[in-house]
Amino acid sequence: MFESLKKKFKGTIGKISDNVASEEELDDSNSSAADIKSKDETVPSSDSSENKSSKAVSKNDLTESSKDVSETESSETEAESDSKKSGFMGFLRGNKSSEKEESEDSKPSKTSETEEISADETITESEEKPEEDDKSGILSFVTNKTISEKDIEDILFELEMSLLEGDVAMEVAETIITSVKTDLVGQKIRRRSDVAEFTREALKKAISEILDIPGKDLTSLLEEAKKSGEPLKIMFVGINGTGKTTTIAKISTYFINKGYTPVIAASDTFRAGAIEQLTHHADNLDVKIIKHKKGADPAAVAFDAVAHARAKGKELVLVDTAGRMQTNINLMDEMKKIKRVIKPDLIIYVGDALTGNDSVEQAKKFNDAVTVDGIILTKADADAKGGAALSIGYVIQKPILFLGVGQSYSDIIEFKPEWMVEQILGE
Ligand SMILES: Nc1nc2c(ncn2[C@@H]2O[C@H](COP(=O)(O)OP(=O)(O)OP(=O)(O)O)[C@@H](O)[C@H]2O)c(=O)[nH]1
Ligand SMILES: [Mg+2]
Repeated sequence: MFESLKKKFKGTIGKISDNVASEEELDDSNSSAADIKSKDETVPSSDSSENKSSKAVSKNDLTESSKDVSETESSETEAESDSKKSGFMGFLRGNKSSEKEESEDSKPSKTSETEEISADETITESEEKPEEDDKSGILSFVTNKTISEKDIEDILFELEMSLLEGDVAMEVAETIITSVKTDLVGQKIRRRSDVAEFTREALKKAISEILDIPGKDLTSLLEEAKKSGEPLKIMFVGINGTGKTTTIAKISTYFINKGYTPVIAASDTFRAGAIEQLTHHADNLDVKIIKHKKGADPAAVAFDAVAHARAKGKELVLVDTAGRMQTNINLMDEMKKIKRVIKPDLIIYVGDALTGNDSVEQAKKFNDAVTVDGIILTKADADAKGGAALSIGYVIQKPILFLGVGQSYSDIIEFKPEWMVEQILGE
């Protein structure tokens, strides 16, 4: 289930880790010569007075130097804004001052050049400061790295494209990318493994927020209805063949196992064999089915089922409806009529996970027509992409309540956002 999504996110975590690490390595090996050279080229003869004062700071003792930490931090912030103008290497120079010191130590002949050119660079002071740290050997390869937008933007763009290809809705893909970018940019990295951890956490947060749609909990609604002495009426809608009838059989099983007694309304009076199919399930499950003849008014069937539940004190009415294309105006109107007649407590859109984006688009149309309260996504067992599961709730702002995960009556699981996050981002 959702293997493809899992792969994409795993790939992104790996790529961001590699990229941040390789930028470090690049900077590590090039900073001394290349940076000095580029500074030399861009600022050939700057005034060294400011630099001298910063040098004085660095020559002071550790206490003096540490007093200047706030200055260093503020210069880092300036360096950050500089980096937007001067690019990633310029920014790395700001954060990677220690490595520069190291390179300066090892190349004494360049030191005076560095001092001369650094005067108008806001990062000068931070370059000088870590000298003491450096000597104490604290600095390692990634100690001062801060993730920049440049480190991740190409990889996140690639992820966005690949999510779209995987049937993730555009607004969902964009929201994930923006959230991850916001969370990662500016993160200070202390060790290489931080990058993967931060990226995974940022993705988890983004996806949790996408999936966390407030909605009605079926069991508590059922309890409330029971207290009021009224049956809970649930109507299942969707296009042809998504799994409405099978899902009704599964939901019956689910609530029978919780001690409730359902009644099923055979309100698909349209498709040949629909009533027989539902009767077969009802017989298997020993559940009462209310049915009329093929072609009868589906609203009347549903009405009778509600009356039966009231009369017999049954807690739950499950109304099966005919599959209909969202473009079929007559059938969409017929569905609205069932809603008007029985006033269901919940309308559940049953979507086929395998149809990806189509299923999301159809959910929008059904939501516009009758206002859906929740979603059941079927055939998740066969869905490698996961695009619909990730997108559908967010797009219509209604929660996924259950996932269909097979063809037998017990193949239904309650949908929990944290479960899905674990499925696609678990270790
Ligand atoms: N693998 C798998 N198959 C499912 C699942 N749910 C339903 N199916 C299968 O999907 C097919 C269609 O299911 P139905 O329940 O008849 O679908 P429907 O929406 O009622 O169809 P119409 O009444 O024609 O609109 C059947 O073969 C089901 O066994 C599921 O969660 N996983
Ligand atoms: Mg059906």
